[in-house]
Amino acid sequence: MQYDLKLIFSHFLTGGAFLSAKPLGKGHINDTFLVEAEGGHPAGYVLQRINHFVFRDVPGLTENKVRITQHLLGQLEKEGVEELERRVTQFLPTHEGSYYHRDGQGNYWNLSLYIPDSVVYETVSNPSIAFEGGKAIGAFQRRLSGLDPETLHETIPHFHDVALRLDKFHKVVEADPCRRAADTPAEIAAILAREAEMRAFMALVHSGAIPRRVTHNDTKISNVLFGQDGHALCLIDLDTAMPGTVLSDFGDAIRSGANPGREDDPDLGKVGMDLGIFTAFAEGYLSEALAFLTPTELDYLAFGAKLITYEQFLRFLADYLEGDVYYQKIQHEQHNLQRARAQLKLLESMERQYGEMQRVVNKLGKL
Ligand code: GN1
Ligand code: MG
Repeated sequence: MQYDLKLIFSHFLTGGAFLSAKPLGKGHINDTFLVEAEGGHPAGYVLQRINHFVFRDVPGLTENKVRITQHLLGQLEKEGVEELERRVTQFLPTHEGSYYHRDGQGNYWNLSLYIPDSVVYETVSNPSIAFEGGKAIGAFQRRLSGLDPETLHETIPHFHDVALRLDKFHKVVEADPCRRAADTPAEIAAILAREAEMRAFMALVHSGAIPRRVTHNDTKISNVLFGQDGHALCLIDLDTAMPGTVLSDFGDAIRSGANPGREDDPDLGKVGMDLGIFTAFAEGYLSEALAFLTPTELDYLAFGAKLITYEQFLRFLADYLEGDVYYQKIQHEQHNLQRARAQLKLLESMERQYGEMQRVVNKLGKL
């Protein structure tokens, strides 16, 4: 799809004249561009089309982002943190004072300042990067603990509700609209074999035993921005920042960062969880989060990694069976199945190491 990025950019209050735009990042859902503008912010701007088929309430999503980043800014100022412009995303309003623009085709756009000299990691092999990533996620949650989660919009209702996702999965398998279920008996069986365990955990969440907090909900490690010196700067991609559990934030960073293989790696021999990276990440995370976690959250922290990997396996498999209706950015017909298989392999690796993972968290929790 071609967009008139120059025209869209001109609706925002930037003080710069559009020069060029190029695609940025590897997001599965939105379309993101780095815009350079003459006389504007020297590092450029991040212009993002929010997929409004996935995010049904873009005004609500944008309001969340603005409230969350302003709250973070206030906390960072109180803590006396330096280089504030590198430590939190800054969104810009349009000339009409709204933080989103709706174009002539009905697409919604956000604009923020690009943070220069920053790097992202798709996967982590260096424990100090893992520690920093964990610390950044813990600090994000800590700094937002004063914001009432119930005042935020649910940008995707029931996003991490695995029980609801399982209900839907059963319907998709039953209907089998693309006649693909016959190709995936082992994967479907792997979902069913763990269903009771995952539903039991969701019952805890629904009972309130695991508290709802303001969480990021998409903490893949590539959503942590690092400086060139290896220190984490901030979390980006705030579309799903809303009420959630800390376990999915902890778990998703492990799912993405502690696996030396890719999320969709066709070479399953490369896929698995590195316990050393898990440990360093947990150390960093708990250096911030231990002070506010409840004993129940701590007990289930390692489970969070299995949970979110199972959820991702379920989501990719369900979408493959349904005909790639959600994850539409695929490179070939079996891409979502390939993603699902890599997630299953990762989950099995976590299951084998689960005793160790729990020991690591227990030990850190007692410090
Ligand atoms: C999607 O769009 P992106 O890449 O930031 C998805 C996440 C998944 C992730 C898997 C709104 O994130 O939940 O964990 O893909 N985002 C949404 O890579 O569904
Ligand atoms: Mg995202």
